[in-house]
Amino acid sequence: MNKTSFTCIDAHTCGNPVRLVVEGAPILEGKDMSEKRQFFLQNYDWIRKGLMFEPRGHDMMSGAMIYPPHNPENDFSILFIETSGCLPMCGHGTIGAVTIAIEEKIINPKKDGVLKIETPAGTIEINYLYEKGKVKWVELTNVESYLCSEDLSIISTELGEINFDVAYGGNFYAIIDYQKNFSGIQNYTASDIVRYSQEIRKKINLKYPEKFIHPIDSTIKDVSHILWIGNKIDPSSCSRNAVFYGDKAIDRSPCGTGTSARMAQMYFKGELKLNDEFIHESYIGSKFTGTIKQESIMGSQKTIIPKIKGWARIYGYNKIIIDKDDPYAYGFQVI
Ligand code: PYC
Repeated sequence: MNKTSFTCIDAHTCGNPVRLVVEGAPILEGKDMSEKRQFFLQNYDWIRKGLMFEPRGHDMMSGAMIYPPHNPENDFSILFIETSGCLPMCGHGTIGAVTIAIEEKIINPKKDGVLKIETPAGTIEINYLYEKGKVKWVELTNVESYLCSEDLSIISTELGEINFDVAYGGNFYAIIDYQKNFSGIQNYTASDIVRYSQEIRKKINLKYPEKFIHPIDSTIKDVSHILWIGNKIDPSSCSRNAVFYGDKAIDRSPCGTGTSARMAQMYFKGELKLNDEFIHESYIGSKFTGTIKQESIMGSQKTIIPKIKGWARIYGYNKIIIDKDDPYAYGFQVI
């Protein structure tokens, strides 16, 4: 058989795409989603490339596959697929996948309005509101998040010296605040931010090798995302960001793991308190509401447990074929 087909439901979370594969996901080996993520990358990465890259996807494309839980108390497990690989955790992907799974009756929650989901980065809890056939909002209680390093620096060819902190919110983020050589995202184009980020991320991981490693799961490491700060559009918001990920993407949503990392950074710097409402705007002005539920500890690392609330909308049903005879069966990127 040269052709493999995948039934997908396409949605967006606050503007960023989520392609949920509802038929055609491969069987994965492993005792949990972290091991299954590695198994998928070693054996089935062609599926991710075929579904995420052009011509079937694009630079921002992001998706997920749902699997049975390993612990019967949980509702399901999830694998995130992106242009950049398989993220350990994806907030906008979770909000989109939950919205699709509930509205399209793909899963049967153990308790209405509540879900427990196993992700490669750990188990997360969900609350959602379902009314008249629509999921109005999804709130996820994310994995433990923390501030890893403060006041690091790198030289950007175009901007000069750039200072940043690194925080973890399900992925490792370099967070770039206003400073002498960076005056906020409102003063740059999206392509400027992409271009600066491509160089800066590479330089950060070269300058600080083995510095950003998850204390419990060493497969989660290195700075994968850059979160740039800027002026809010709506005065009632708290902050706005541009999150760079993959090779050429700026998140159109406020970024769930990015908002978690940013709240961890602010909390441990004394700029945010437990239960404060943190309204985070995306590059396009869509919003997530974040709160810090509690402080916690992971090994010797002080952490917070963040909550992120947002919404998603379904926009299409998509039967996608990957035909081995197609010269672009496994996609391509234009970088
Ligand atoms: O929402 O966590 C997120 C995310 C990661 C990359 C793009 N969105």
